[in-house]
Order: sequence, then structure tokens, then C-alpha cells
Amino acid sequence: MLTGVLFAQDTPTPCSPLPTPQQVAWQQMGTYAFIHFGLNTFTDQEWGYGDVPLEKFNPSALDCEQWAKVLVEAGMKGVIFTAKHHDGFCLWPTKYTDYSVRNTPYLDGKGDIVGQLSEACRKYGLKFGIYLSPWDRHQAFYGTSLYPEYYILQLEELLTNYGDIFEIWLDGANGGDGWYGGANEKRQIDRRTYYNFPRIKELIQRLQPNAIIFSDGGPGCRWVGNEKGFANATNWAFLRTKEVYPGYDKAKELSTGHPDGDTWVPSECDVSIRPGWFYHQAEDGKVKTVSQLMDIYYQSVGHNATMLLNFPVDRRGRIHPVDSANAVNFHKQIQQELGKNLLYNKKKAETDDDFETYSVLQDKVSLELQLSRKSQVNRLLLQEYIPLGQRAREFRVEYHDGKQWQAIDAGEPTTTIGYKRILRFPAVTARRLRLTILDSRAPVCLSEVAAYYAQ
Ligand code: FUL
Repeated sequence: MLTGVLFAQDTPTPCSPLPTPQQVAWQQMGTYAFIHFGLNTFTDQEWGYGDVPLEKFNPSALDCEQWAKVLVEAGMKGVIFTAKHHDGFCLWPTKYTDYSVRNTPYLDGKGDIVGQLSEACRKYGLKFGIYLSPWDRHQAFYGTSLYPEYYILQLEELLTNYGDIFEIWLDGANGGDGWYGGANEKRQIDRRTYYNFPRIKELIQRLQPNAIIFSDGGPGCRWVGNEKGFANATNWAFLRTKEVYPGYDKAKELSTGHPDGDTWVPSECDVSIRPGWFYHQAEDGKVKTVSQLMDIYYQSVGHNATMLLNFPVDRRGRIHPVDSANAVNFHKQIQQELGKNLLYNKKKAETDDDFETYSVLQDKVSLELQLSRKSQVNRLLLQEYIPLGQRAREFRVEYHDGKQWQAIDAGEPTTTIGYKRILRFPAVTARRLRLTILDSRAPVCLSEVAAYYAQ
């Protein structure tokens, strides 16, 4: 029954807030990697205090191409690298501090790991991003008006010398205490104002206009409010941005977003493949399994977010074999589970596997979907054409059991869709499925709907 379904030529009015073209391209990446590596790797720490001697940094077999090859095989579309973590140690030979790779034994101080990784990314077709910790437990002048100047200069180096940057990660963490040039004390800053985020944003937009700026409140994308890798089933790509700042005290809200938000700030789910962000030998037996990674995938990418999967590079300077095996098998499992779309039909906008074409669904009018043959089905993927906004508030999916329509119970609320929503449910056997939008902000532009049988 196609009544009430309009076609692409009747272009619907956009429904604000809307994403920028850069945000749409970013969202389409789906999965990309984080790499945490630095002095902490050699001291078994997560948050270095800022006083670790530089002699400690000496990876024996560092190979950024090995990282890139593993990440490509694991289906990652880019990588964000900890150029500087909270301990203040810089993995590129910055002009602005001695506390960098330039003064370590690694390659007699000639190394530049930001450079080596950005080149490997170019060679293997990965996008490259930067994590530059605002909190710095090394510098004596952290907390004074000098530090924000230092931060801007470092950012400028990173944004100028290493090619295209797809994302800049502005971490909201600040635990207060640190070495601070030997002061060994606690320093509190005003998280809302100290770093002068409007100036940082202006610099990034000037030097790397396509870069997505991550922070608790965006503006490019937002933290999802936890480090477990999941977004809520109900997940809006909107925030009331004026309320949210890096270090936001109501982080739980970020897993759902603000349904009445005024700005497009989609969520990113950051999670480590191990318990820690940095490498610890004691965690070699605690690498997330394929099935754990799949759960995360369905609750991040499948919940209208992206998945930022961290790889703690080990003391040799390599991704550990267990991490790479699990990540590569995870990618194979996604391809196996979501490989063959049983609804594929190139004559219909919503099943032609082309994001740019869509059908417009009015509330409470059912869209019937014909499978290529009677089959078992246990996954359903839905996509809204987000350049026109995120619209669905609630929907229902059903299958025809030969006699009547039966509800499909996905075990979670079928509320928002957004860029991508994937439902998992116990297998049903059907030839026909039915989708009904029950409530929406405006008629839903359904870019794709796909059904799969994951074995
Ligand atoms: C947090 C940091 O404190 C962790 O060390 C890690 O870098 C994580 C991705 O972000 O805020």
C-alpha cells in the first residue's frame, strides 16, 4: 500500500536543525579508530602526572603502517591520535616545549609520530584526526593566562603541518592535580571560559574548515555521555548548545540528545577495545570479543551515532595481535550479518541502496515492503535522509506471517531513526514487512530500509 508516500521530486521543506555537509560526510564514516599512545604506555598509567622522564619513551619497533593496515582491515575509516594526552607529552617535535618526542631516545629525537601516522593514513586511505588534551599536567604555566596561548600555538602547528584533519578531539577531563613544573598541586580552572573555546573553534574553522570539532557539546559532534560505546535507542542529533560545555555536568543527557535542541550535534561513542585507553600488559587477556564489539556496534552505529574504537598501541609501538584479530573479525561479522539486503530493489527510492534518493512517509500510513523471497529476517536497518533533518519520533515494524500482520519486538523503544537505526530481533519468517511512522516532527524522508538474516 503506497498511498501517502510521496517521491523524491516533491522535495519536502527542510526541518531544522540541519547538519552541515561535513557533518553528513562524517556520519557516513560509521566506524573509525582512536589510538592512545605516549609515555603512559611505558609507565603502565592511564593519566600520567606530567613528571615522567623522557628517557622512558623508546618503542622498539614502532610502525605506523602496521597500525594503518590493521585499521583498514578492521573497517575503520579514519584514526584520531593522542598527539598530547593529559601528561603534556607531545608526540610531534613541537617548537613550544621541550617535553616532546624530540628529547627522547626514540630515533635519537628525530621521530615525529604525528607525521609518521598522518603519512601512513594517506598511503592506506584513512582519514586523520587529532586529540590534543586541553588539560596539561606538565606545564608550569597551566592555569595562568599563558597556557591558552600555548594551546593555540600547538594547535596551529598540528593543523598546518599534517595535511587534512577530519576531526579534532577536545577532551573535557580535568582532574585538577598535576606536576605543573614541580609545583605538585591541584589547579582548578573554569571549564566554561579558561581555554577560550570560541577562539579555538575560529582557528580550526580557518585552518581546517572541513574538520569536525568534538567536545561534550560539539559544535561538530558530541560525546555520548559514557565510555562504554553506546547511545540510547532514542537518540536525537540535536543539542541546546548554549547549555553544554566541555566537562558538562549533566553528561547523561548526551546519550539521547535534546529533542528540542536548536543545533545539529550528533553523538560519537568512544570506547576502548581493552578496559584501559593506554596499553597495559595485564589487560592482554581482556580484549573485547567479537560479540562484545557487535553489541557496541548495534548500540552506536545502530543507534544513530558513530563508533570510535580505541586501540592501545603496545610498548613495541604496534597494535597487539589479539586486538587486531578481534577487530578484523568484528568487521567480517558486520559484513556477514548485514551483507545481503533481502529488500533490495533498485526501482524504489527506499530500497535502492542509494542514500541520495528517498521516499516521504506521512504519519500513520503504512509502507509495505516486499522481500525478494520468503525468508527468515532478524535485522532491520532504517535511514532518514538527514540533509533534510531528523524527523521520526516513533515507528512500528510488522511482518506478515501468511495470515496476519504481527508486531516485531526489537526489545528496545522504536522511537528515533536518524542517519541509521538498526533493529535486532528473534528471527521471523515472512515475505512481507510493513513500516508505519506513528509520530514525527515532519513527514519522514526514508532514504533506505534494509532487511537481513544474520546467522
Ligand atoms: C577521557 C580521558 O581522560 C581519557 O584518558 C581518554 O583519553 C578518553 C578518551 O577521554 O576524558
